[in-house]
Amino acid sequence: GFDYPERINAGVELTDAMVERGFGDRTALIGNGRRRTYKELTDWTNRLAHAMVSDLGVKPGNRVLIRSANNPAMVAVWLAATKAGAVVVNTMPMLRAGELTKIVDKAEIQFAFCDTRLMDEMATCAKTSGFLKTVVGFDGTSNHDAELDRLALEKPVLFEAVPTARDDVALLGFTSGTTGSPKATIHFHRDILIIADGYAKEVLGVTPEDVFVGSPPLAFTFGLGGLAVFPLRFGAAATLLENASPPNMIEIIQKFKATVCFTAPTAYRVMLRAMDEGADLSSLRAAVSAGETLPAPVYDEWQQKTGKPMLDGIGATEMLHIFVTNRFDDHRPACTGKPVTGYEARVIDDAGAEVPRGTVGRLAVRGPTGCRYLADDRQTGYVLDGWNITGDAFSMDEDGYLHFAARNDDMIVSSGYNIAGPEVEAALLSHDAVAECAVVGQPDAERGSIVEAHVVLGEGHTGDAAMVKALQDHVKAVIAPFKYPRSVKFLDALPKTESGKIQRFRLKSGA
Ligand code: 3SK
Repeated sequence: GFDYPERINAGVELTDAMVERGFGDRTALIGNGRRRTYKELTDWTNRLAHAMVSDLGVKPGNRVLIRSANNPAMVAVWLAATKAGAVVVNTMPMLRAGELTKIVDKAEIQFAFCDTRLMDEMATCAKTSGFLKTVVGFDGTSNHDAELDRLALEKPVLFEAVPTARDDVALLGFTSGTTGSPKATIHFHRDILIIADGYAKEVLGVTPEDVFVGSPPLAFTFGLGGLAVFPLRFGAAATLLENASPPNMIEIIQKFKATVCFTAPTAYRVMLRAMDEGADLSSLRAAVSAGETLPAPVYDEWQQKTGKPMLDGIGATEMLHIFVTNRFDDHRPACTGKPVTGYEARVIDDAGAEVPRGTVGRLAVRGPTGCRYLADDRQTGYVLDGWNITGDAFSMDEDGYLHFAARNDDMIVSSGYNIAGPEVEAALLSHDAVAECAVVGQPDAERGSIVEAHVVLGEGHTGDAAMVKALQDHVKAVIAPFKYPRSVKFLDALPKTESGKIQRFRLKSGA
């Protein structure tokens, strides 16, 4: 088990404690053209925490939203709020006001710290939400040129962090679920440390020499773990990219000799092609792939070209991070491996009974970091006897290795992003021309899946290229742009059951 003192603050463990352990002069964060040592990061977070507490009135247990792209400032603001005992909700920069409002209302958020470049949608959200009292900007470009930075500037570099209990709530991880009505998963200070002391230590074997790179947003716990918690827990360095497109990652890997990469198969495919063109990615010792099924050809080609296996993993916001994984010395193609130490996985049927080996069923997982939802009736459907019932169908072979089969729900996983079909449908239906629609995921060689909309138009509207563009632009304006339907098809009517339920499965290719 993981044995932490009764009182422990994850923010302190990743900063002040690292300085005390002798890492003060080592690089902690690289981003926006600067390097910051552990000492600099610690001072920065302590000043910010002072500003949050003494100027803005943040109290332990207050819910705090952070809105930013991946950059060092976002990490510093997250650590500072954690030291102040706040419960943090990290959010993606693409979210629109409507999506932010759902989160703010669900988590009863009082404070928002927002990169000033992303203030518009935040301000719109603040106007409509009854909970949000204080919205303060910070400078995501690290020039310390926004209100929160100015408040922090003159503050002392020592801050007496709130002595949180190990099972005080530190983080709410939002997951869009299949309905577009977000669920918040609750995580404690100890959970943040467990994902590092478990998965990152056991599977990745992180050392202070490591340099991390990757694409998942810090707002997604996959990114928060892989690009902040894991490097900082072990004195390693994290590179943070506001635009983590594959070419940018490739450039950073070469420039900083990155050793550990967290991203989705789509990006690894681009990296393989770049290696053909002469890119030198040999510094990478660990290529972690998750969030999307890893195709066997990508796994095989990576192994061939680098001599190292890709570490395919399964994680969930509910469990905070990866709980089943391949290992450097125990890996198979088209296989996601075995549970991380401390976690148990089993494959069950609809009644909750374990299915025979080799049979496809629903993946259930139990472990030290999950699974509790915030004020949500869905707790009873998704958590049975302490087991989290995931949305994925898997089989377990005779040797105990897990193999992905399909997703059980309406979630579309495109380039590593989870997109809830019903949320895109709601966005489309808010366009005047749309009478009915159904959104499905279609397999795509590049992205794993793409969002495809099947639309029945109202009287007087024509399903031409201009309408496709108009609907795509509309979705991009209403919800986060990455959710827009890349394919739009017009139908006279949607396939339905006799009772009128849309048969989405009939819209999938091959159906
Ligand atoms: O794959 C996921 O959905 C995931 C979620 C949270 C943390 C880690 C992962 C891989």
